[in-house]
Amino acid sequence: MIRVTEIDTFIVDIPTIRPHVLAMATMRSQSIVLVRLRTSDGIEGIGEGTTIGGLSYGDESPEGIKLAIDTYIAPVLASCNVSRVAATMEKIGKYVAGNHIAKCAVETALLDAAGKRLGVPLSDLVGGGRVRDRFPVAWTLASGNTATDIAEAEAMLEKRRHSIFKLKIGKRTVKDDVAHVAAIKKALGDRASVRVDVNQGWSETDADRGMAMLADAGCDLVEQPVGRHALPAMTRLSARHSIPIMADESLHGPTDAFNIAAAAGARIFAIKIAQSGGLLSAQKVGAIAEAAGIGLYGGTMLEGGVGTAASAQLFAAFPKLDWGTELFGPLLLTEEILTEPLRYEEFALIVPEGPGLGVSLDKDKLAHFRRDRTAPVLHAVVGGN
Ligand code: MUC
Ligand code: MG
Repeated sequence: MIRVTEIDTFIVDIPTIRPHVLAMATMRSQSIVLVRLRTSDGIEGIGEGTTIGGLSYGDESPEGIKLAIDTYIAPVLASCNVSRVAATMEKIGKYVAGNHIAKCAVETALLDAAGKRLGVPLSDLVGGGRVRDRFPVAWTLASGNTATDIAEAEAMLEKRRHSIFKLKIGKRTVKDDVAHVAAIKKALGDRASVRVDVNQGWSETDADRGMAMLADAGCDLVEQPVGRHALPAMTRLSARHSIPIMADESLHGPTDAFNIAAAAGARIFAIKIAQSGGLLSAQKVGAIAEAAGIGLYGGTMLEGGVGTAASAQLFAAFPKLDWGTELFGPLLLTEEILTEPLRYEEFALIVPEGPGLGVSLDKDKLAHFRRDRTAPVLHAVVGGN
């Protein structure tokens, strides 16, 4: 029986390299929630649970994620044999409803410890082994200005870092947004794939106009055009337009995946480990997509290095990843919190090879950037269930 004996959950605030303008918030920094835990056999596991824009993107905030872990999840962990990660997460689910991002952080730390214990990378544990060692990574153009976005895209192409660009729209009028996308696609031409993320910003009527014009402008897909719960509208839009819809905010785990697939509400899934409730649930979302003939894209909550490595380990094991990924989170930040940064080369992210996540935290950087400014200490876990 292997127990969690100590845990530390903390928030790290890191500035972004430029303002990142989304329909619901403008990010100037990212608040990363990290979990470090130690197990009774002396292994340290690390995990991350990060959201976007405080409480504006979803139901969990950085502060709420930390509270859910410290107050409700850690006491359950104390009574679990954590070498059995799926059983542990099942037990946590009995005591803690929802809170997918908090659960993802804890599950990631347990899987990291399990991988280190067995001496294998997470891709060998969660998906039955990796099928790729690298994959393409999109960059999000979200400066809020068309000329700046074109210059940024040109620089990324020149550096051979990204040739897929996701444009954040949904804040301005449909006409203005489409003009912005069309100008960028015209400048980049066949050198790049241009996609948009509306982040739920449109009504069905807006989406009908917008999707038709975006298809004409050469845009390759439309992510989450309408509200998270507007599945009937997504079904109607998918049936009316040849440009594919990608589900993001609508997709909070396997049940949503099944319902969207059954309703033909999207042709692509943006799979996120955080929104799904962890790697194990995200893996099931991938299986449902595969069975339903839905294309896969590896999504991000703009996590730092730990969450990005965890996502990479899972995406490396998906049999198909037709739409690539957007695992660029660490590149949007001014500071690196890993001892060895993740490697981005030739338009791709290289999946780490070491045991567990294959990454480790830079303790000096954490001490500097953690919000509570305390020295990092692991706290004893006391049982409650
Ligand atoms: C989202 O909605 O997809 C991913 C990339 C980015 O710039 O924002 C996120 C969130
Ligand atoms: Mg999105």
